Amino acid sequence: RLDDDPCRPSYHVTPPANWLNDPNGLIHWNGRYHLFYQYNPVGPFHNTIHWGHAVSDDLVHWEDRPVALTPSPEGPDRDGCWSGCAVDDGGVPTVLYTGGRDKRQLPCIATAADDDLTAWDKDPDNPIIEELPTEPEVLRTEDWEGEFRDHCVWREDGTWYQLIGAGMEGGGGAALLYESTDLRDWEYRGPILAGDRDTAGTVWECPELLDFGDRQLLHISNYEDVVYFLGSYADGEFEVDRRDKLDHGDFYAPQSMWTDDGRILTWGWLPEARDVSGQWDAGWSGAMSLPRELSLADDGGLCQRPAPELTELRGENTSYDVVRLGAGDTEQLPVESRSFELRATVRLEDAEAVELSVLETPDGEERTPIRYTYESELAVDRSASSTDPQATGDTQSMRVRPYDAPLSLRVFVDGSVVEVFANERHCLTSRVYPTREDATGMSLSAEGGRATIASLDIWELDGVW
Ligand code: DQQ
Repeated sequence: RLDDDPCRPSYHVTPPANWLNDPNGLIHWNGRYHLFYQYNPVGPFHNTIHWGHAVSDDLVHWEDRPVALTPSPEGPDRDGCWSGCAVDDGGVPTVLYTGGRDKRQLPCIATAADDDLTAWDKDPDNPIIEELPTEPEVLRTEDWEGEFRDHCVWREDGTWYQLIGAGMEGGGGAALLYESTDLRDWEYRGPILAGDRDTAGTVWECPELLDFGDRQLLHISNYEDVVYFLGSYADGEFEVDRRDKLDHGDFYAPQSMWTDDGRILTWGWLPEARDVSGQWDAGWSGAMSLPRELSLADDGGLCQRPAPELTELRGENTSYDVVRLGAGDTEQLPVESRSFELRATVRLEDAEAVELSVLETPDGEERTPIRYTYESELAVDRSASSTDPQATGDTQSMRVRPYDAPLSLRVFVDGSVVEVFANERHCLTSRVYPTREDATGMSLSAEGGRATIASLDIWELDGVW
């Protein structure tokens, strides 16, 4: 593993070196958690994608495993083994993924050849779906004969169902439903939901349907954002009653896993926010988010919290009952770190804004303020995050609900990741690239009035490899 780079996360999953994108094939098998991911073993760029593999006993500490899926020179996945999922087919771990060949995107299936899920047998009859649906007609582009990929598979009353992400000719993205008795012969049923181009993008990638009992959630990735729809799914149709973004920053193509005790944990790809030459120089690209526990709040909204297992990583603790700030005050916090968790409750009193600045140099040349305003906006300002011109400097922001309650904040900083959870509902993940060795400070300040920061805890977090 590359590990001498201060921008390299130590407790977020990263590839050993080279390129990582989407999480794939999440499965709890034989007592271990398996996380596969889109991986290019050749370099830190997206090309001829394989499935990388990491395993964990506790969802927190990880071990690298050899590459699990490799494109077959003669196969329908010659140009890449793209995103897909894993299911338990009567005791046989099975993955469905998209093969890329020439201008086609071709659904493929493989079964595990061992209990450690290190070797996979591709089905000789791949691809398992060859004809593109015509109702709606799948979008063709210069590059692709059909935008038709990524798989979410589940079983209901003995029947297998799968969603495939697509774009529609003349329309927007769609999540297309298929049905099967054996995971190999699939019958097309139609879109469960189709977006319009203006609101949710031209192509939907990596659709996933999650069942919360009386309500369902569908999320899709539309090249820019991960949009989720909450509502009800029945008989091949999804009726939406709310929508939002799953994360308002650098987060894409998430996938989820059910734990044995019935929780939904979701990981997303945290793409880099520096240009390709910076990624090339670093020798690695891409990280996974922390596992997030998704559930429904009493008011029917979506809750997102860091998986409770992550408290395992907590090391040295610095704690304050309360920090009171007057207008214009700044309080330096006595922790120097690039891998920590901070938890606090922020009350604005009559302040216009509170800023928690992380990854800060003593002279303030580099710093990343997380700013919360009386308008309930939470923003990560990257304009001074890095003096490296290859790093993005834009601000990412989100609205936080409820407007009238104190803000409960959890912030995870890890090398180049700033992952923020607000009120256990809203997430904003930013990638930042401080260059200075002393960009390890943190401070709190208030603007335009008084603010109270209560139950403030900072923990140093351990590495996970
Ligand atoms: N990444 C995969 C595709 C998917 C996209 C290719 C989303 O299967 O549509 O690496 O990031």
